Amino acid sequence: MSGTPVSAAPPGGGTRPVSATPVGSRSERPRAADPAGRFVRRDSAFREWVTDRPEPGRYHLYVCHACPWAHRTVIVRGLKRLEDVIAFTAVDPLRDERGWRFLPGDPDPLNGFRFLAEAYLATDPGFAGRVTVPVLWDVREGRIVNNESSEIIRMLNAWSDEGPDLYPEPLRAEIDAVNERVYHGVNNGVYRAGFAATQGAYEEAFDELFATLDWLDERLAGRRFLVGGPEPTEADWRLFVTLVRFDAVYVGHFKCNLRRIADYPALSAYVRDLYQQPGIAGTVDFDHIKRHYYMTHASLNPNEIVPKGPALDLLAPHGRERLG
Ligand SMILES: N[C@@H](CCC(=O)N[C@@H](CS)C(=O)NCC(=O)O)C(=O)O
Repeated sequence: MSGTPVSAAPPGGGTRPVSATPVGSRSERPRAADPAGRFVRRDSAFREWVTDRPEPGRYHLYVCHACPWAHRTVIVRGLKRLEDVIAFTAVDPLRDERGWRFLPGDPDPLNGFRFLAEAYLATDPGFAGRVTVPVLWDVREGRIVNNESSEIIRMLNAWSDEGPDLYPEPLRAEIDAVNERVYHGVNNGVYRAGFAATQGAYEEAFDELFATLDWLDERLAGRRFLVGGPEPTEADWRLFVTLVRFDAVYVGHFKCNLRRIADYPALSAYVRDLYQQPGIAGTVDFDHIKRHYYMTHASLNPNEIVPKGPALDLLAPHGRERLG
């Protein structure tokens, strides 16, 4: 892949230092919207599947700690004890007009990429879609295998018998059904509210979001995890990555402000329960999360001021052990 042209630079040269982006100038690529102003998420471009556990180092993950979709892959990698099989590199949480970038302090160890777009162009020189994280990168072949988090976490789960089975056969239908509702209402729902281009589209997303959170709060009042038990499954981790960002970002930045997660009795304890599971707290980086959202979407927050709060105590007792 060396020698692949790097066309992630802006027209006219790309001579401006990455760190010198003036306030308010981070341009956003326009997001797709339907005629009613609804945010439309595009399908991920690369969808190959690696079924068998690979030899260590064959694949690499490119992630961003701010991103909920990438966060899922970091969590599953840890839960499945795959640290020696697959390493990851995190991009800087701030994007400029050239997209996700690697900073000198955390460089790309494999290819020396400066921008994640280079990985996309190495895979498909004509790539003109969105450059997103996470990315599952084939080190040997020098190309992206898959950039869809829901599929990457299924692969990681299948690669290892260590840790819990996050997608056990008998629970698959129920996990799929819960995921479907959580994806539309919550995971993508916060983006549909935040990136809505009309009042109507925003309110539609907002109403579905809070109806889904009400449903989840009720469901979790009587059971510790979303499906099965006594351990969290994929369904819980997919929800967790959105819930843990909710009060810090989505309430304000995406205008999801009917209630905070802190106001939901079951959901607030549930998010603490998941946060306190071994190995999870270290995957949550509020500095990256807050800087990414508040400093990247210039149309939502042109002055890039990052709120100081809220005060969150995710280590407070959750009391959910009694639910089994
Ligand atoms: N469906 C994808 C979504 C990934 C995604 O949208 N990631 C965001 C970061 S949170 C991204 O990279 N956005 C860049 C862009 O859309 O230009 C997945 O689940 O992997």
